[in-house]
Amino acid sequence: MSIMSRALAFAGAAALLTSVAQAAELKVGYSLSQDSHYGVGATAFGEELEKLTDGKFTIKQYPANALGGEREMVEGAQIGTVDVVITSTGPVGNFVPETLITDIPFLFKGYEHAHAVLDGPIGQEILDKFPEHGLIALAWGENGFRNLTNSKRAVKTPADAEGLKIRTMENQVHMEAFKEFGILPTPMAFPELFTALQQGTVDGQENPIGVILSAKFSEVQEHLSLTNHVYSPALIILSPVVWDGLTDEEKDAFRQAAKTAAAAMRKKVRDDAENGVAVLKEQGMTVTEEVDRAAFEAELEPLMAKYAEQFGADRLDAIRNHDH
Ligand code: EAX
Repeated sequence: MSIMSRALAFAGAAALLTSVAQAAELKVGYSLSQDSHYGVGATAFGEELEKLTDGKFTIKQYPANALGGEREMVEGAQIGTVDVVITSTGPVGNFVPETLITDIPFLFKGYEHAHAVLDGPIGQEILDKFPEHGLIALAWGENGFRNLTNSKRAVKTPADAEGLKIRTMENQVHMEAFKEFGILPTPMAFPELFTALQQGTVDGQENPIGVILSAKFSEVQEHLSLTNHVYSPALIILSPVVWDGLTDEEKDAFRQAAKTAAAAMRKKVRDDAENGVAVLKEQGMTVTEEVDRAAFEAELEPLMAKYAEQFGADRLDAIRNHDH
């Protein structure tokens, strides 16, 4: 063997060793049960990633807050103790303030509108901000339009909601908006929520139908109002520790797998929104379907000037007037 071919053989063996050494099982964490939209998304992500990387990357799922609440999991992704996080935007604004604009109530008019904005240049621009904050955002996923539940009374108008103590996500925009609704916002991490509802520490909470179902909130909440007051995006976040070790081709595979996951998630969110209310009724919840959404939206009027200043009136209009 010539020196050259020996060198090549050695390089080949070294490359093989490196790629074997890099074969990895990624830790994927999320806050809901495995049969939720996040679980469906995680499974789709894992299958697609494994296929696209010829089995080099597989996943292990950690559902139901096994790796901590959403804020803790995002912190974990920053330092590399968690590889992938499927999370609502709830606490993400504390890391990447650019996501907060998506948390404004009544901003998105429906699922198609939200998808068109987030899948277009506006959504991409926000995803592109993550690396500056020590995170990689692979794609927008979905949590769904949020609805109010509580243990006290049926809520149809802001007057009915007045004075209720409601858990909000650890999200500045949500807390401010809930104050305008006359509600006492109580920020709390999701893993503490079931017990807080059970013990009456808070009167209620708000979440998409799929979350209310999977977290079994019907066991601790009597009233559900179909307020659909805010769209709740989700994100598929990757640790930069993983990302920095990937080839360009692998990066594409991760992005593609995340897109597949997002599509699966969105489908499950829709199924739950359409079929889940009947299930919650069967489980004993009293459902207020005819909510005066215009009255809730009107309560936010005073905040809108502040949001226009904080996020830019042009940006808000670009979202509001986006085609879908
Ligand atoms: O991401 O904290 C929340 O209410 C979220 O919507 C939930 O954890 C799903």
